[in-house]
Amino acid sequence: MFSLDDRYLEPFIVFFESLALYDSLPRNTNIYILCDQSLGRDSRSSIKQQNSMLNAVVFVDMNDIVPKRLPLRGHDHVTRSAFFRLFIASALPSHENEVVYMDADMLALKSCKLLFTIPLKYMIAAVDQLSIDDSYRLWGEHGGTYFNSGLLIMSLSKWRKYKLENLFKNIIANNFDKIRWWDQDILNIAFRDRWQRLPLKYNVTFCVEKYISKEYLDSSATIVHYTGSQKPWNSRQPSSCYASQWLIAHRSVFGRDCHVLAANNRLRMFILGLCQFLESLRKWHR
Ligand SMILES: [Mn+2]
Repeated sequence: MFSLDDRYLEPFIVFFESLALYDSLPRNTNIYILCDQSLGRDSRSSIKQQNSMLNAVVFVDMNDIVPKRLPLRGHDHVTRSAFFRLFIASALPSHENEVVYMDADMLALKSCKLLFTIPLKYMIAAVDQLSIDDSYRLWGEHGGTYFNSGLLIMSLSKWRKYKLENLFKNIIANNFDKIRWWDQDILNIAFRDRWQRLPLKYNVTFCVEKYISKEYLDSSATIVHYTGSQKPWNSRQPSSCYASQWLIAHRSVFGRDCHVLAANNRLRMFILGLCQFLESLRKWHR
């Protein structure tokens, strides 16, 4: 399950090809893309043609399902499509009881197939954002948990049973000015401390990079998530230290460099590649 508009077409294709490369999706998984008119016809047909697994992709129009008034501000780098995930339960056919949702600004570095076998004990499973700022902002001095909403496993049957979409709408209405990180704040408020923890390796954001050793991440990071406004495809100073992996993946999918890859970045990638090579020699020598 993905959510998409035209701006994210290339990042989505790079991410999907990385999932396919590492055989991440179990056979016969139904693939849905939540969208509205901001995902144009050309984008839809290039997605279908991109990979045989996407031939049967279902585009789900969210226009009438998502409320008109959403806590978005003019300078925000996300659009309405960020909120689509909140309304998956009524958007998908009722026989779909469980779903793995992934943002488009991600990259698989290994297979994440095991994600699809994790038994769900709560209504939602996610990865901790490791953000004390956000937990303080939402929960005050007693603290509380805060997860990232870029990768979620959801029990749609329970979401329907407990009519969570009404809860989300109430949270939007009652906390309109308090909501800062869009759908993510809404989900954190809704599932306060009652969510299932997934291993950090499935959603490595730059916040996770800050606290977890590089050595651990280099060996186990499975899905990198390019959060924040500085992405590898739009910034010369992306927030993630795994930005060069995305640029390399982009080149192998499209056969050309991403337009943002300026000379200084090429030099950086060359040096990074050299460092990785020297590091592997060093390990081999031991
Ligand atoms: Mn994201």
